[in-house]
Amino acid sequence: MGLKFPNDFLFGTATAAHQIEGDNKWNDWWYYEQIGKLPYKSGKACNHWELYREDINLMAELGYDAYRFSIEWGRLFPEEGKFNEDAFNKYREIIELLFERGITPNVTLHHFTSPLWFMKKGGFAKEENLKYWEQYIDKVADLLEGVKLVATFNEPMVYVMMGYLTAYWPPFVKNPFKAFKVASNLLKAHALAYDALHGKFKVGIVKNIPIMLPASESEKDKKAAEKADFLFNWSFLDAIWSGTYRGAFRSYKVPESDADFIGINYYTASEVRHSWNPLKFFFEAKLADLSERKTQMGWSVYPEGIYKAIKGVSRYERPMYITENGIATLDDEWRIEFIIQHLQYVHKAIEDGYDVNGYFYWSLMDNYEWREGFEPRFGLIEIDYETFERRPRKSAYVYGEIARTKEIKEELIEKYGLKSL
Ligand code: GBH
Repeated sequence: MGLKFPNDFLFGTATAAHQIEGDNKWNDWWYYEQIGKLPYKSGKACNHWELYREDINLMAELGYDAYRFSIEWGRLFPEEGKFNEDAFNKYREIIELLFERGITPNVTLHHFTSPLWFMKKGGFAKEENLKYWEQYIDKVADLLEGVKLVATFNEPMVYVMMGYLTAYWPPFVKNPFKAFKVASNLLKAHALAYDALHGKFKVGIVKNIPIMLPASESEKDKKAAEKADFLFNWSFLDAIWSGTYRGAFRSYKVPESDADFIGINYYTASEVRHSWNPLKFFFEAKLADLSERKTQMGWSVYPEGIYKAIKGVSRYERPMYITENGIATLDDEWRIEFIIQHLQYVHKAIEDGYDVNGYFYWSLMDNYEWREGFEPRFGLIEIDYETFERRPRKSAYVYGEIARTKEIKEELIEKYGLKSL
């Protein structure tokens, strides 16, 4: 038998501004790309800032219901106090086009990049800088007229970890004390945005949920995995409702707030073992080795993890969306298999009563993958970076049929699916 999804379940795709737009010159990433602190330059990326009409047409023709994308704060405010009307109008046009084509927008306000001028003032490490975030939110309220789903931050803990702990991403700070401070300020920023936008919009947050598996059966490793799970996956979300953010060294008071939905980004699992290093919070996490084949990112494929992520997030009793799930591979048959197997688990979660309302494949098209550049191919649509030609892969059509019929046909499950869950 095939698998039928609810009629109002959204099948969409996801992107982020800096990864697709091109010439995103006003943010911190662009700056570090130019001075050679990052290995790749985003450059024209997918040239979406010029080809957005074509991209929205493609989504519509392929039959996708929804589209998650992000607004580039630095486009709207290229300099402190300077507002760019043209960028505002362009984003508005994108939103109108989506409405015309019957595609539900799901808009993220911060997807890793910030205006360079804001970062020069200390970014989210300084609480007094939240007044600039509030100015941005104020404009966003007009810009997003008619949109239902708005997420404040994409993967706040990834932002904190990569930017302030491992120093692998801008602003390349390695300071655990600052890291937790930034996390607490992101919670304050979320609360400010929630107060300003709730009512007019459903205001949510997007959280990456890697599954934390203990490296062994030992008590020490189990404890370590629990700690990693708490620090990375739950401490931030807990604080939204409790008003207390429990960092590794101390707690921070933050406003008690809410989220109207929680977006789950799920890719893979981590293997966690105990460590004696206090600077690593007494644990070490690395990518789990769960499948023989690894994706272009070096990640294992672990479909069951999406069910575990949903189950974990369900504790907050809010509507959930899978806001990202995808695979970087040149083997498009593998991509189809990946989608079907993860959707089998999403379907099971719905059957088991979890409130999952949509699935957004990462990504609509190949794009700039941060430190990894243009090599990883996450797209349903292939991008030719010489000509910017868009070529839908077979997976784009297979996913389109699932979106249009709200069903995964028996034949597809037989060919690509897991035999038992
Ligand atoms: C998401 O992050 C992002 O939201 C999206 O922009 C991105 O394109 C997509 O996933 C695919 O990667 O040195 O091992 O720490 C997912 C979480 C966390 C995965 C940071 C990559 C860096 C490599 N990401 N991680 S590592």
